[in-house]
Amino acid sequence: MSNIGLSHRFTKAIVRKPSKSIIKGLRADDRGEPDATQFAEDHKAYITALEQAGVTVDSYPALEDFPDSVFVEDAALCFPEGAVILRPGAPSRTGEAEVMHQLLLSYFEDIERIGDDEGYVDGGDILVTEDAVLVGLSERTNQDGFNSLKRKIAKWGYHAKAISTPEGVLHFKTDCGLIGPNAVLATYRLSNVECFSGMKVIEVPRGEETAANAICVNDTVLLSDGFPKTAELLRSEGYQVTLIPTQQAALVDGGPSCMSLRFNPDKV
Ligand code: CIR
Repeated sequence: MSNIGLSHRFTKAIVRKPSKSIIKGLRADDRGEPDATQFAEDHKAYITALEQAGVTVDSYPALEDFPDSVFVEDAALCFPEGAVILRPGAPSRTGEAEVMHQLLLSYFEDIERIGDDEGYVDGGDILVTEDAVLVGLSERTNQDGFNSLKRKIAKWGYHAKAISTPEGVLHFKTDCGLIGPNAVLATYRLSNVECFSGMKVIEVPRGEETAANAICVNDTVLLSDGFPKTAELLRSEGYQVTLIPTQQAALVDGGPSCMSLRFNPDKV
């Protein structure tokens, strides 16, 4: 892996507006329906934060047939050289892959796709670092899916490593997020895992575990608001932090990372 900045230097982001059907979005625990109108407002703030962090955002219309389609990250993985269309592990989300495939044809010449007999992978389980593509095995990502992804990205020189996601955690990145080229924010459940050795690991203060799903876009960390200890900790460590409202997304298990596909088509 030799693409310096691969993990956090981006010029482009793809997002999809939340649908009204988001009220039917999947969730592990029912803490009430998200408010679709408020979600749409929060989504605008998310786009603004991405733009302020230095990316051009392409925003696509909501898809009512796919309640969870605002979470674009789960259907694809983008590199400067090309993209992989993933195979989301929840049956109600499988169809998002085809929609994403059609959309990415206008961005990438080289597109790989995880086939129907090649297992499952959700983008929420993939953390791209400068050295490796870490893939959490979870309820949504299985060994076959990992093997298939690993084979497909090897042609661009990327190395995938499988990690186990803690029990009861939806996605690997539910519990961690990249906050700099060599730094990760992680819950206590993941902070000691070997895959982060050689990286700076900042542990999320207890009680604020949801904050771990942060992203780094160029020089800015996008962090969910409502987690003051984490925000203060990151700022005291010198990170530039932008807080974004994710309370509605959180009701359907979403956070900052899943609402965009971020990449840098200009690097190759
Ligand atoms: C789902 O369960 O698939 C959605 N309700 C939430 C997906 C969140 N995705 C992500 O963190 N990458």
